Amino acid sequence: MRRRGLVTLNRFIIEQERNYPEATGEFTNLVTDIALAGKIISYQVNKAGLVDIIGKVGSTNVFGESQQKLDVFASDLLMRTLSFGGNLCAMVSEESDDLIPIPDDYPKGKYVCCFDPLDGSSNIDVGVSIGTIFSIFKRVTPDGGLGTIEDVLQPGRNQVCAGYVIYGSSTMLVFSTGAGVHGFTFDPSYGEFVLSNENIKIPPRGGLYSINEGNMNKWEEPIKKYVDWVKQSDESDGRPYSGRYIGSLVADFHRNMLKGGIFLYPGDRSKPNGKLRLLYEANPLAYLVEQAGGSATDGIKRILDIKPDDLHQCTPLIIGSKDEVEKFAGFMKQ
Ligand code: AFP
Repeated sequence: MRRRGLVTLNRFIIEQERNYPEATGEFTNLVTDIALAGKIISYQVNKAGLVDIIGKVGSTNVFGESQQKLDVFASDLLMRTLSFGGNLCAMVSEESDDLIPIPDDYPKGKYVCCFDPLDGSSNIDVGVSIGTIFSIFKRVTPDGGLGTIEDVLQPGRNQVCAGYVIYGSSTMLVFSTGAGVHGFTFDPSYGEFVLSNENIKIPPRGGLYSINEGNMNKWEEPIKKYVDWVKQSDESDGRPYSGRYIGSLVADFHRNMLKGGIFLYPGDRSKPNGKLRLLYEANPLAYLVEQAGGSATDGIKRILDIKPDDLHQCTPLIIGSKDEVEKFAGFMKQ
């Protein structure tokens, strides 16, 4: 096979777009803008321990959580980077209560983007991996004007692109446009994302389980039984599984996607819909995991089939290797 040499993110997207003669390049610009924001956030995250950038700014987001400086920075940066490219007609950010319009004087594009600018932000000041998650839809309202709520409240199966940037031991951009999941590692020496993980496939089975067991007393019986089951010994299916929980969704998801396993954030008695947000956490990761051969459900229903009715709604999320998610569903049906 002919070697392709060094494949930068831009070259990869341009090669992919060659298969779509109707492509206008708008989409390339959008992913490139997200990658640029990712590079800048990565730079800021890496020096978070060095400068006075971490710490609370005193404001609260829509969930009543206090925001940290780096969240606010990442959210503003994404808004500014994506607003002016002419590719979007509206945005949704975890850090903003309402739909974010494109400023008056700027062209309105045919896409909408929902993002969690810095997921896992309570881990910033302890040096743990965090990430930016994004989801892109084509608008459903007519081209030209501002986007509306209708454009963003689409079921996740309509996504045309989703991905995340993980700020970990290295910075990686992982995304899909519906033709497999591809990972790019940031090389700081020449400032480029370089293709490092082409066509990622999640193993169909895996021996890792990730759940916050501190919530156990609030879980319904099927969840307790499942977590008890993964801990029992059975050589035939590799149990007991190993518990791995970082508390930073992108990091937990990324590890399980590469190694195989299951991540669970179920509903419980105090929060029946769990904690994770459909539009900018569950949907994009569900899109990626399905592209990689895995599954994502709310315990019963496919995440990508949920029709949202609120920008910030939560959903239980069970995501990972196909067989593991199916096994969990079996417990829910009992
Ligand atoms: P923070 O952004 O407040 O750190 O929350 C992170 C998160 O949304 C997600 O990244 C984790 O998977 C999940 O919450 C962890 O929640 P618990 O602390 O309740 O386990």
